[in-house]
Amino acid sequence: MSDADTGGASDTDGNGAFGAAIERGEDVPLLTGSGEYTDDISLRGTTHLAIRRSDHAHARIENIDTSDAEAMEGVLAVFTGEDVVESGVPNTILTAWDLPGLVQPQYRMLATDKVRHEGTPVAAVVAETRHAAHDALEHIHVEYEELEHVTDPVDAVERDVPPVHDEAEDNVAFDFELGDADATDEAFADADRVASVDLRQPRLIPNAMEPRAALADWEEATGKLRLWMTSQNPHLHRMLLSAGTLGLPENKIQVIAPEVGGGFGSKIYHYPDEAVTAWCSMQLGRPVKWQATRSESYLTDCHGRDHVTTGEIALDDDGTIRGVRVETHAGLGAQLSQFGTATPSYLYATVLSGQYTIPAIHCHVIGAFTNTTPVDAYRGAGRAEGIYVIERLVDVAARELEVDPAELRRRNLVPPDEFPYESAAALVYDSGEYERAMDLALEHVDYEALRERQRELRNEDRYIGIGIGSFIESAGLSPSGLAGDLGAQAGGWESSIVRFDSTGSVTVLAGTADQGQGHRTTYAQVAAEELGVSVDDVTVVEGDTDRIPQGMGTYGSRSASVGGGSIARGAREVREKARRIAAHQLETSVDDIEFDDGEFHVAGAPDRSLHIQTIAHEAYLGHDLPEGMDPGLEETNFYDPENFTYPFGTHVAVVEVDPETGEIEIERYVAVDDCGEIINPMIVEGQVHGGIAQGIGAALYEGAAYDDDGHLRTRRMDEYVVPHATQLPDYETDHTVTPSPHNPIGVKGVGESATIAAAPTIVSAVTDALEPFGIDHLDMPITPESVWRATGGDN
Ligand code: PCD
Repeated sequence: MSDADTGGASDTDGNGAFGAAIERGEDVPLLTGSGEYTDDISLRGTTHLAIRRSDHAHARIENIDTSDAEAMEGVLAVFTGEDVVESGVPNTILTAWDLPGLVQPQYRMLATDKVRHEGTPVAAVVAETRHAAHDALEHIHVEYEELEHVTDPVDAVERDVPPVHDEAEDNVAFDFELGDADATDEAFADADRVASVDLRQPRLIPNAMEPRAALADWEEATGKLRLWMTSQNPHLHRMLLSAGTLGLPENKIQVIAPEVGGGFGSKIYHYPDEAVTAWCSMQLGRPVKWQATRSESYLTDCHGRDHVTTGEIALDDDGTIRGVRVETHAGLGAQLSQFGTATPSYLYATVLSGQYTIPAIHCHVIGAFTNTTPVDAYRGAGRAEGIYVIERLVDVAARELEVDPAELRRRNLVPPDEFPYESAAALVYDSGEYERAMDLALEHVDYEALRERQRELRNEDRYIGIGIGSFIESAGLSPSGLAGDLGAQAGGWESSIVRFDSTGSVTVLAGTADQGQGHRTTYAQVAAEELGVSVDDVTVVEGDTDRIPQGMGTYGSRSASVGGGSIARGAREVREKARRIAAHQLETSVDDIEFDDGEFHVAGAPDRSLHIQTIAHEAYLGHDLPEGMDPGLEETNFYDPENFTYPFGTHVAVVEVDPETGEIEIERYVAVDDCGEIINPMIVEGQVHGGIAQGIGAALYEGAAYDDDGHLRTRRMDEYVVPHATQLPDYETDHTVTPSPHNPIGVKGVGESATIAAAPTIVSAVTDALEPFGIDHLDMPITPESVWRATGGDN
């Protein structure tokens, strides 16, 4: 089974489950169509919800007339924001991250006074069929008084526009600073050279394959709500529904995330829509289902990024970086989403040191309300934006100093003996061998020869570019204490139950929630390794708050390290209990018992042994256990790691740009990633592939745009371009393994790494190709048109 090249990280001899490139157990049901998604589930008497949304960016609601809609055939009820208020539920969508001075305006399930972005929910129709519900939407008559709107985060703060919320007159939700301003000013004053870049990181739309959905079932007799939904974090949703929106006791809410068809950050947020679905079921006493349409998703799934930034870097003539200064306007959209405040603050400013030793860093972020869809996490959330800034700065600095960009990076990398490394941006990096990963990536493309080829081709008016993206990522979002100090309103731990069943199979219940990452396979590998059983003996259960008592969910590339760490710890406890039973039954002391691939045997007497699965049976029989030991063989674990993990790597892209047509062709794409110990190399490679695709999408194709009326212009698949397979190169992947000391299995996250790396790598490559045209920087998405204009094609 094993073609492991990492050997696993268990403290036992192991059975090779950890580190094996085994196929994903979840794929058969997913690929044969038997996977069950929220919309596949039907209960007897299910009704259907459709949501009327505002078509204005900013307007006051004057009147809502629901009578025509109510009279339509099949319509059961039409609710407005006033109805929700009258029902007396708490009716608040909570943000999960507080910041000093944060303005937190009221955020209700259905709007009552004003609509603040196109797509704001204003009324809910419940009907016997989905069609009837959607048909009735047009017959709700809403009168608005239109207000002036603003969609750009800089305009929102600097122009004299009406506030999105009266509570924030200047549209500033928060004003955030990180680092030492004085030390940074000094570094800039003392440095030989300064380079700078102005850049925009456009809004991205997550585009999960499965649009959001919810099915709610309120049972009046027991006062219990069951809610199936597309969730990355069912337990967090349970908590927010309980405390914020519905006011039901947490133990009367069951949130189930069945198969979830991709999240990419967009299914963390506790949106109004799913809450309204639940509330409607409570009003009608019947199951209610809501399934977003694709265009509804474009309009209402959280967007990502939306930064306008000025970055500056100070260096000495020998290329030593002295300081970095960053000023960013971050668009938050019309409301504070769940992680919308954390993303452009702590998840962003803290990674600005990248892979480099930078003595002084200062970052200032203005979080601005705008009349747009709320922004929340999108793959790489915050870290992608921060690494983009530092990598662009290093590239422009290399030009300023006329040094090779690989060489300038090399001169400033944090050396391996400096770990744990405390950056000037307040993080303590766990472990890293940055130069080794960079060298490996450069070797793959034969960097020196490639530079030579670049020079030769330029003589023939051909422009190839070599782009480098070196990154770190803070993955895992823990420990809870640290997260709490920074404003998190939830913990950073994870919880799991590892259970031997009485006939020897193993059930792992995990508080994370897969959306395609492959947890059912990798978690089984972790447990199998620790328990010495086969991967096929392990069944992993996620995504049901009634079966899995506690958990935090899947985001921030935390599941392998925090979830996997919890499972490993629980399994080790289970193993130790089994060891005590083995010692008892083999009539020897616990210290004399050795464990090898599932078998407990007496040291020096390998024939006197008991298999862990036999012991499991004994544990439930309970006939012959050590004095005072309780029966059963399971462990509930809560695991709060010491710190984040810090994956890293270097990606290199080779592109050819045709300045006449603006066409960009990616010739090669090399990704060297280090995510510590690797549970499943095939899954990790898949994560890297998908991540690169999303990074290339951001660099060359994607970007949400609003028109002058504040309407989302990119609201369909033919208007918002996600790259097709034919537009993507073959990826060449490789890795180094630098274990993280921060969790028991030495892993680091990988889910977001490649997205973080790919966008700066591609932009680096395209601007490198265009160096002869004096082009230092082009904003994403770099399209043929923007290249053509920048190279003077339109003159
Ligand atoms: N791993 C291994 N090894 C290592 C690491 C890892 O093996 N060292 C693996 C695991 O186990 C899993 C995966 O891999 O399975 C991943 O992991 P991680 O990194 O830990 O992560 P998670 O937590 O699991 O997940 C999350 C992520 C995120 S974050 C995102 S965006 C995205 C990614 O994930 N999303 C998604 N990826 C993916 N995939 C898919 N398919 N889908 C999806 O949706 Mo955020 O924060 O939310 O923005």
